[in-house]
Amino acid sequence: MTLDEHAVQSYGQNTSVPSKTEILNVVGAQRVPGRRVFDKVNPVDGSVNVQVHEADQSVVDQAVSAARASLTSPWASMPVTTRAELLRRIADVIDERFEDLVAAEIADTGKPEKLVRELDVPRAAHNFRAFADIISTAGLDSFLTDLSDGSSALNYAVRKPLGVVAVIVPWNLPLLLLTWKLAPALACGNAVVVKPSEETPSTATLLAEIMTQAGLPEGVYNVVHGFGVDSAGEYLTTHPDVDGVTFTGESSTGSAIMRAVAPSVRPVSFELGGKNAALVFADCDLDKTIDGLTRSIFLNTGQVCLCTERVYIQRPIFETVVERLTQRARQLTLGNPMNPETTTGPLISQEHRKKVLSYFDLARSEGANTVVGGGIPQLGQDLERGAWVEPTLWTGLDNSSRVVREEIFGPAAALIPFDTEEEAIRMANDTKYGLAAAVWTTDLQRGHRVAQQMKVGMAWVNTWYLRDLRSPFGGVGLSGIGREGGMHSLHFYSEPTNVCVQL
Ligand code: NAD
Ligand code: 6OD
Repeated sequence: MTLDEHAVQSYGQNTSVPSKTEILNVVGAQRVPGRRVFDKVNPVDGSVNVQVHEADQSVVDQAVSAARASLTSPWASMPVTTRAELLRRIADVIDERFEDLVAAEIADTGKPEKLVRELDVPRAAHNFRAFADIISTAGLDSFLTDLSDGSSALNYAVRKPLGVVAVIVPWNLPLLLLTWKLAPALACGNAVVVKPSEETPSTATLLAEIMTQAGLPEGVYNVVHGFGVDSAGEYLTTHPDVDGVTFTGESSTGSAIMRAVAPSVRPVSFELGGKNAALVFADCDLDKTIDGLTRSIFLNTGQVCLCTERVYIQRPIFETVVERLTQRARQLTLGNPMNPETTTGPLISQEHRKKVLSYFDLARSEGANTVVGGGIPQLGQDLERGAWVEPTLWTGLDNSSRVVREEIFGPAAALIPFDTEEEAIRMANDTKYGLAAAVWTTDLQRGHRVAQQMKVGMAWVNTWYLRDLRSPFGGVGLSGIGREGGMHSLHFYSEPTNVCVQL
């Protein structure tokens, strides 16, 4: 059976419940089995409908070779305008295969259908269109150097691809985060070997068909499935013929990958974990703030790296915010992703649920008052084996608590009062992470003042997760190294060669 037939069988437009299928590695035009297979468990109900072929060392070698071989004509000699057109064509095919991608994303993650339709899939197409525009208009430095003898020299830079890029991505926004890296990597003329998360193998595999349909030359896009240590992830990061690694995932994994690539000194781009704060001032627009906080704490069941896990609230409105957020948490509807009423899906896996539930227990032992949630919801027999947890809020904790210091990556936040602006800034910055922050205030001077003092890569004022893809995305401290987005992505995915001509 070909991958196309598998895809139709699993993700065809009219199939709401995928039948059991196999997912293979993609090496050039070939679909390659591994020596072992692993189950992909559906987090909604614990069912196993998919088996994935794990790439062993030889499959990773083949994928890297296929990528290397593709870095010749026609890919290498393709003019930038043609490459940009190809990116737009990929976006068009994503639109054409919209329903298949929606079904695949839901099958892997159990996210509410509405969220996948509004965020994950449209954003995948948008990533390609945005980087088609960016690469079409991106210039490079050129300048004249005056020399002491009265003559001059012309300096100009030419942009070249890095080469073979390993793209290693997590499970929380699988398609969105893959295409966020893939679009600029292809825009710059690289070939890629993608390692999706073991939890979410489907959309990366489906994208291979989309790439072929759009006319991407063979071997430019390859996919290897598997895990990290002693598996596809490690084989890829230690591979001598990989020229750069772009990674999104946990900070500790970033650190392991950094060690793996260190001996051969290759560039890395790391988008890592966070423990993001919201600062809510008494002068905020309360309705807008409650809407924003509800979204920033609970979107995608709290499994977005930018999600708020610490909410600092100015004392005069503390009780009101706690009460209104609690109400909103109670109104979230957990359940079948295909139900239009569903706002909140399961966590990605039982293993992740174990971790999140351990923080629910830890919060209790650290003296928290659980104002809402704190346990496993009763959703009926069909969903009993799914990875569900209740949306949860705590009061009574402060920055000394582990629950307030460590990334949970679930639908949970600690609500903490403050008195002065200085105190709020100090508490928000009291963390080893530094990804994102959100400031809620109607005093715009305060908004700018506080946002600029946040030790993060991205600070929002009166909004959250509003993205212009030209803006720098990334974090400081444990939250990452480097920035992607707009020209920042082009800087990572290409190498300039400066040419100096004595005139
Ligand atoms: P993870 O680090 O466990 O895994 C991410 C990817 O790395 C997976 O594909 C995994 O198989 C692979 N991997 C694991 N160990 C590896 C190794 N030693 N070598 C090579 N590859 C390896 O992360 P996750 O659990 O999939 O995702 C959740 C984490 O990702 C959270 O910490 C979250 O904050 C972070 N995240 C950050 C951003 C960001 O933009 N900063 C975005 C999304 C998620
Ligand atoms: O929207 C994006 O570009 C992006 N990188 C989002 C990351 C979300 C983390 O989970």
